[in-house]
Amino acid sequence: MNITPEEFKRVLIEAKRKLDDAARKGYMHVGKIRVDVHGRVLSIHPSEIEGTPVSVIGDIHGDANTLRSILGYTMGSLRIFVGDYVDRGPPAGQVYTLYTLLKLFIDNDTIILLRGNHEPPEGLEPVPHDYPQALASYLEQIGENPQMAGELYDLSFKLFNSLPHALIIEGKALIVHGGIPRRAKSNDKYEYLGGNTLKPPMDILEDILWSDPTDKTPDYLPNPRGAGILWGPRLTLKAISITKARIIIRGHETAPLGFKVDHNGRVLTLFSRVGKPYGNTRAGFLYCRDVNMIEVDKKVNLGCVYVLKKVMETAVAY
Ligand SMILES: [Mn+2]
Repeated sequence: MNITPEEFKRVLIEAKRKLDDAARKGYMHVGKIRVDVHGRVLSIHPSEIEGTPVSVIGDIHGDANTLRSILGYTMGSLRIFVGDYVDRGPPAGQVYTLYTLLKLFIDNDTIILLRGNHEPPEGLEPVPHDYPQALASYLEQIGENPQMAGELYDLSFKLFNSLPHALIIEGKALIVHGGIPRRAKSNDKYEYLGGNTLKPPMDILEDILWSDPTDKTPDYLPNPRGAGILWGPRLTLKAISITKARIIIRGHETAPLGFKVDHNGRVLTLFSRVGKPYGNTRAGFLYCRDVNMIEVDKKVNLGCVYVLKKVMETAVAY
């Protein structure tokens, strides 16, 4: 089914409005779950999700088939997506992915969409950023005027600025796209993450959207990606102590199995798409029947990690 430019516009505008209203009010509901909103940083009290399964899904990057499979497997759970919805897939896959997820969000599904580095703030665009061109190609494919791509991109760009970039499940997990800030400018967990403001400080936003874990240093090194940092285990412990989370869950990096674990079980990476141009043949995601199962003995519980070996194949617990 084609997504018309009018319908896509409607969903982009509606989703941005819902996010901005939530930031002004300080809370929103996804399904029946109350989410507290501190600028562009979210938090959930665990009592809100008692008895609700929780899933976390990594980068999709326009892989619509895998997205469909994962939406099936995670039905009925609180689904948390860590960003990178567009770029790198076929044009229709990119449009389908962003549209489908935003539509679930505005239709009050139990879904949270975080911001990735491919939903960039101005001046921090990834290279290549093929989404603008993908919009034009998609419009052409469905027989619409490709010149409308400019307007759709402007609306997308505005929406990206309203997406939250971090979620704390209090006492349990910190969920982001890439990583953590290199400096702790405040011991207040929301300020530390660039929260409490509608325009997050660019240095904090860059580190959260772009960084990757490393064992090469306890603290941090420059990131060869050209933005963000490579952060070490000491910074992980700092983030855990400030946010009172026990585990950091993030996407951003490919992994052959669709997931990987760093820093002695304190950092879980999920990459939830397969196929070119990335090398992994498996898509990983997290699905826990209960939020308390995410972590066991200060390590991520691998019993909650599911891997899709092939598109549309049965997911198996790792
Ligand atoms: Mn990324």
